[in-house]
Amino acid sequence: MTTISLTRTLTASAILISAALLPVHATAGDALSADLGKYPGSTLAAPTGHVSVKFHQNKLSVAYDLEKTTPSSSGGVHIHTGSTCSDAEKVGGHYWSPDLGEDTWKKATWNSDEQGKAKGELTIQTGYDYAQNLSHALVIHDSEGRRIACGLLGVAPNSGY
Ligand SMILES: [Cu+2]
Repeated sequence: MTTISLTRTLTASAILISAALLPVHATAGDALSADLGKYPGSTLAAPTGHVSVKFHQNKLSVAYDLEKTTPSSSGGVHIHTGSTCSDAEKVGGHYWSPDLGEDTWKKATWNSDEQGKAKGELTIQTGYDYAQNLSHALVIHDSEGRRIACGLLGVAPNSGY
């Protein structure tokens, strides 16, 4: 009897510990956001600002709000496979599921006005949800495809952008 109840107690504890180690439980509409800094090792001028990502079922709404970009320009805004903005070797390529058949990030771009401000939103499907995107690197490219800014996706401070 004692052995059985001890086993049960241990099993229950193990389940509680496992639950505590899982990523934060997420529901539809949760948002992640990244504050941008310079891309690691880059000497190019970097935009400032932030990018927020909201999740609706299988779609991502990516809202960018950038300053100090090249005026009247455009470039890529992507979530990358890496989870660092301090080691260029580990930022990796675009983060999307091969099940989709094509890299949907190729069409994800920001556009700036004459003052170098870029604000807009795009919708994309990548095959990955809120929890899978948490802590990933958000990368801003310039019009030539060079990586100029980076920020890690964390839990958005507010439920909105
Ligand atoms: Cu990219």
